[in-house]
Amino acid sequence: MSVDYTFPEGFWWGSATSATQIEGAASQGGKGQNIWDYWYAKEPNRFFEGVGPETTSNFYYTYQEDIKRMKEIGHNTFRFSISWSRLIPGGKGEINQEAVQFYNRVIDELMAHDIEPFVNLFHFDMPLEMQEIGGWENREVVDLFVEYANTCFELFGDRVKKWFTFNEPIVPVEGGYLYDFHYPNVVDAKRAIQVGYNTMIANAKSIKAFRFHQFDESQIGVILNLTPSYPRSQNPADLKASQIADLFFNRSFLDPAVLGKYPQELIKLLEEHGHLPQTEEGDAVLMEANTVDLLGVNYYQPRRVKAKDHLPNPYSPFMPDWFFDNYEMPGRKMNKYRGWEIYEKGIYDIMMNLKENYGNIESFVSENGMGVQDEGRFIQDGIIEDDYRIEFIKGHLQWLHQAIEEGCNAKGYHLWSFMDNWSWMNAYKNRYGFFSVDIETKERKPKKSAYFIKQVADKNGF
Ligand code: BGP
Repeated sequence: MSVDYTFPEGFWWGSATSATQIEGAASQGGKGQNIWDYWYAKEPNRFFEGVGPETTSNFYYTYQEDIKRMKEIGHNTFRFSISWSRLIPGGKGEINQEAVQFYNRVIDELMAHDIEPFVNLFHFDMPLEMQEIGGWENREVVDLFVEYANTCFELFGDRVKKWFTFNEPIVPVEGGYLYDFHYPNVVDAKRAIQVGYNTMIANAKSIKAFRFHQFDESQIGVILNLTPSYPRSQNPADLKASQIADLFFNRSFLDPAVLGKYPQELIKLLEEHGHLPQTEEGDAVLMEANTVDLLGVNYYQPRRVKAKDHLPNPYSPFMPDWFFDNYEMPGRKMNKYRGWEIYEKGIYDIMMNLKENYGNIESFVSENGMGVQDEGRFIQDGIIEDDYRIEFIKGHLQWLHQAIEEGCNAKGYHLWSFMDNWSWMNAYKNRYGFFSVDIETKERKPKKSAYFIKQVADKNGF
């Protein structure tokens, strides 16, 4: 294979996962309940084929073999998350020593294989007791999260050099407080805005706690799902709609995380509609002083936006959707197995935006991937021939390479995901892994893309 796209030396090749989605052992090893365990017990029918978070690939028991597989496909980095409810059942109080041992073993095993652990502290998995006292709406929960984060820094900070406070902090806002696809299934923009705001306070306070340790060569970041917002046309109404979507869905997290402050346009808009969140004295200074070192970018698909055809009814409850409509661009390329648009250049646009407007912050693609339903139909001679995924990865890597050529500060690429995993409500509907997983037997098998990524990692390009 001749190499046309070579990446900078030391490029991070790996994949991403999260505790709830891979660990299994949801009620074992002393773990407390989180909102997923609770919600599943309450409403199992909301989950695809009624499969809940107890049914995963069981990484809790198989991490050794899985890490060996990571090595075999050339990973030099791997992202996983620590489960708050496993480490500190109930969210506060005693540390669960079984969990400490488990995460220690995972970290040590990764390092023994020269795979750098990238550790994320929160991936949608609020401990139930914390949700019961208001979750992110309650500033007490913010402070308890910071205590949990600090416990992680103390326990694992001697070895973990890449930390992340949150994965996609906007998703619990959208899912839990706007569009009813996460517990607690609230639909209320005012509360949603408070949740988003408090999450960013938790981010800043955790960064502050992290800095206090003065670890050598360690970095802390946040992982954001950035969805570039493209207007239907260049007419002013479409442009404005697209800018507002960008404010709500990207800049409301990107700006405070990287620049340490909210965009003025967003503040103004929320103020006009009486939707500013409650703040406390010192918040602005805290945010400004505690920005991220590193940004994880999750990119799946862009947002296509048009002006609203009709003005919203002013008596309907305030929602981001008041200001724009999503738009299905004719002729757009689709992942027909998942129903999401594929637009590879989006990754370039994101990176160039970071370069031009966010001080060229150090970043990496922390998730990108192609979900496929019924992937078993692509098996030939016992292996899933996922050429579509290989094409998908290549297409995105080409644009990432282009952005790097033009000076953006991107350091790596992680696929979602290492192996097929359980997903929020969708359970095992969409498969994403380099390895397939048989849900019954837990058997893993490399897909064709696993061999592909090994070659890419070995040659540092393709
Ligand atoms: C991202 C999340 C992941 C994962 C992925 C795929 O937003 O960070 O946790 O679930 O989406 O989503 P789905 O399984 O719904 O296709």
